[in-house]
Amino acid sequence: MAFSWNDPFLLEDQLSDEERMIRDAAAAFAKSELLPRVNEAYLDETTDPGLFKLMGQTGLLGLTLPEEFGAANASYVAYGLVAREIERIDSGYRSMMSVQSSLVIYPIFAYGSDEQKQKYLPGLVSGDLIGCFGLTEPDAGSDPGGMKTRAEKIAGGYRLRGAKMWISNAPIADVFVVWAKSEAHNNEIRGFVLEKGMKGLSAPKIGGKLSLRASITGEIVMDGVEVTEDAILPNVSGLKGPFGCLNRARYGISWGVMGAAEDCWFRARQYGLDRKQFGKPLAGMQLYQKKLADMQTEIALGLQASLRVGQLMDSHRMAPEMISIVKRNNCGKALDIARQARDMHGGNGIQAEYHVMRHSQNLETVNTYEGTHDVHALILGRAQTGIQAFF
Ligand code: TGC
Ligand code: FAD
Repeated sequence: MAFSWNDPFLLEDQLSDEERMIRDAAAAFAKSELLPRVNEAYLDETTDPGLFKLMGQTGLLGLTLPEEFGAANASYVAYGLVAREIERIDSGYRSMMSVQSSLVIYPIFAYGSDEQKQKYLPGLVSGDLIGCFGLTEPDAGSDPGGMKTRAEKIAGGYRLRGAKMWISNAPIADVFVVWAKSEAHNNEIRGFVLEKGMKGLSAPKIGGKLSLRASITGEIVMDGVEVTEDAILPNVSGLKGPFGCLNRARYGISWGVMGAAEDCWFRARQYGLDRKQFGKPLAGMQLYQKKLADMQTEIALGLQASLRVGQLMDSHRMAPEMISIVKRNNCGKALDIARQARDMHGGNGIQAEYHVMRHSQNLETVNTYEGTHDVHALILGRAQTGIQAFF
């Protein structure tokens, strides 16, 4: 059996025909629509809202939902493969896709009323509507239970006050899934669906990011936003609501970052084959080859682990701690790989046209959002000792 250097454990063989087909569609989309625009978008810090429609037309949004909402009813393995192909181009593009799919479409599907599903899901799946997910606040990041946003009961509905921080897609969003402590429900955390244009709702852009520049990020300011009773997500209460969505997004990230890491690895390998120093290709130097071997090893192991977790999700045997392992490990490893690839490109490595430094800068964010590297360590520490060390 010949060794396949870029697919050491024959991941390809472990996928179904449908999964390979969806993956190929995502790869073609990423190459034709995302790659040509990524450097300009990143350098100019601009996000093209039209990308959501293009993703929707390619069938990449809400992939795992049933067909009645215009979705593909695909597996979680397929969802991971799509994340990997999109993040191969840029983590910011994967962020746009995974917020829409896992953090907006999923909660409306899993926790929403029939009316909410009919009203929002077709437009979100097609990309005609753009969604965002507001959990984090200026004073509540790793500890979302400390949120200050409140929903006060008023006749026929609720009045929301508070501010969310670091919210992907917010400045261009039509649909806002926000989490607030509801006074009418013993201050339990509840989800609300808000819409652009509501009185008192604004979403200013956060500028000046040095990471994830192709994905727009903003605040959500709720200055007494009044909604009717039908805006509350009726079927979940407590932190398990937002965490149920985060499980899916974190799982997708574990695949996505391996796509970014693969792009860095392939580029570093090719650069080393092309560039000569001391009379021979850099790829012929022992230190260079060790770095390539480390990249290959970590990526092969990371992909196998994500595949396994995806298969367990598809057979309804997922525990959230499994996702903490792959989110934490794969983000940390991808960040190391991107930094190494930047180094292996020498001076050229800082240039946009070589792509590796953009990946490395992006992965700083991905290592932080959806539970930081250390927060996932604490989740895993608690799971094996029974002692929580968060405070
Ligand atoms: P804890 O006591 O652990 O749990 C409270 C309730 O939640 C339940 N729960 C889960 N349910 C489902 N899945 C999970 N993963 C769950 N984790 C916890 C738990 O069973 C309990 O339920 P109940 O019924 O008993 O009340 O809560 P804690 O306050 O001690 O939490 C600690 C900690 C650190 C684990 C948690 O707060 C945490 O994970 N912090 C990280 C915050 C985070 O990930 N924020 C993400 C914001 S969104 C984002 O970053 C999007 S970026 C997207 C992009 O652009 O791609
Ligand atoms: P903090 O919680 O203040 O953490 C700071 C440091 O302290 C970290 O190193 C952390 O590991 C460490 N730390 C925290 N608690 C502990 C502890 N108990 N023990 C030891 N160390 C600890 N949020 C959303 O809701 N929706 C979004 O769409 C979204 N998109 C984002 C997009 C971007 C570009 C960024 C940067 C963030 C986004 N976030 C979003 C927010 C993200 O989830 C938070 O930044 C993340 O959860 C960390 O929270 P924090 O920034 O407040 O850091």
